[in-house]
Amino acid sequence: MPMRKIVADSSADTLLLAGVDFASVPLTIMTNEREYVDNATLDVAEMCEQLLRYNGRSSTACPGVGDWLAAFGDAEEVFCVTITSNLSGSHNAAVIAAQEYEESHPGRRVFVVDSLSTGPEMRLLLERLQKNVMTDMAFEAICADVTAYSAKTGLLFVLESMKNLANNGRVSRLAATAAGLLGIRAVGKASDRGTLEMLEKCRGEQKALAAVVQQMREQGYIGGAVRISHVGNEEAAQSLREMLAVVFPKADIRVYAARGLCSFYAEKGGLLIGFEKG
Ligand code: X90
Repeated sequence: MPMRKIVADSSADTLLLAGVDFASVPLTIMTNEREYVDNATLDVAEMCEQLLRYNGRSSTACPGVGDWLAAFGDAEEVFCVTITSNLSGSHNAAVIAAQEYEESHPGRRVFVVDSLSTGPEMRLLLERLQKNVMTDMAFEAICADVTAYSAKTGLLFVLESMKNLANNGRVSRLAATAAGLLGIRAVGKASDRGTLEMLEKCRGEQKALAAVVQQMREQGYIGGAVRISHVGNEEAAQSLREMLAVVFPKADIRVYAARGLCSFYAEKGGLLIGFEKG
């Protein structure tokens, strides 16, 4: 069996994948006061608190080609998952790193998946790769499988604020205004192009969660895996898990806290939901 490695940028909120060689490549969150590297040592709760008290400019930066190359290590086969190429340069850097890696080490292979998404949908893709790299499936078969799988996964989000997304040009000011109103939650999805698409404006969290369940069903959810990440909002995430479990008691649903990059953009109270369509 060739030496295989799975690599993802830190927007996947994943620091470890049990039983496989895995590396997370950090993005960085920056204010005028300090820099937060989105790695295992980042205290996400502390970052969120400091950001809430901070009123100046803030931004993010994606990994560079060298960061990806370092993460590939000396694996013979690398499976690499990135945040959507339509909102970040992370994917582009990974593709260049992959070319350089293959050129400087003839025989080695790197497959880069553009998740066209982030957070929990990336987690689903990583779990799929985790399962497959342990088997005797060929490199090409693993690539084809994760590509097909990614067409059957989706991402929904519930946001209380879209200020950081708007300030950094990731959504229009107009789209962001709804989420800025007191008590209004913006419910949306990752579009097929890997951009934010607004679906509904909901008054109150319970209505937003009901809208998520409804949207999931409309998009083909029938009880498959669901991954829910939250920004300091475990309660809402658990409440959504329970709502889904009523209808789909056997569903594999997991809840966890978002890491740095997703916490910065999804902001306090935010939820991201990755799910299987059919
Ligand atoms: O390169 C960089 O600096 C990173 C830029 C990332 C910008 C977008 C992050 C979005 C995080 C927000 C809600 C879900 C959006 C789904 C989009 C496909 C989470």
